[in-house]
Amino acid sequence: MRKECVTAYVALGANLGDAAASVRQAMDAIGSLADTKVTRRSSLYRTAPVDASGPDYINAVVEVSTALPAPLLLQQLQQLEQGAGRERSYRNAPRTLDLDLLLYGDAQLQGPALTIPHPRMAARAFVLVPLAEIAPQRVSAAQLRRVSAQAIQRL
Ligand code: A4P
Ligand code: MG
Repeated sequence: MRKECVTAYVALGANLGDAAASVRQAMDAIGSLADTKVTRRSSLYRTAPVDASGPDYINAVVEVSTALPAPLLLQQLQQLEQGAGRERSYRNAPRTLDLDLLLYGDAQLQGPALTIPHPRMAARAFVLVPLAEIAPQRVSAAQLRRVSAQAIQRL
């Protein structure tokens, strides 16, 4: 029987090492997860750190079509972060790779390990701008206006 697929969006971010290469590799790795296809990739963006310090970030968003339930998808994304050498030293510490699950269909989930939509996405140009590039129907003009002061450069 064919498995039901859901359209989900994953934010990618990195600001240590060769961040652009890490983000591109992670896009490929997400497409290699079981029962998961990458259906759209945003451009890469250079962004100033928000609520954080350290070098500029490289950020992007991918659209996936997945048959994995949301908690399992997050677990797989966290394994990819570990594989990229991610160390969780402190909240918002510079990182080799951060993968956040932004949207999972129209699901609304609120738990300690997983909240969807991602609770901070609406405040962040580094999420909304690449998301609007590949899924304009999921981001409003008003949302984009609210983050328009944040520095973001499309590469
Ligand atoms: N968690 C709950 N919901 C989710 C979700 N929808 N997606 C939990 C991913 N994780 C979710 O995440 C902390 C916990 O959130 C996890 O245990 C997971 O179960 P983490 O990745 O371990 O830690 P973190 O990255 O420090 O926290 P988080 O929440 O990912 O940080 P933020 O808020 O995403 O901020 N500035 C720029 N320019 N670009 C960036 O990419 N990133 C951050 C990180 C700050 N400033 C930035 C950027
Ligand atoms: Mg994260």
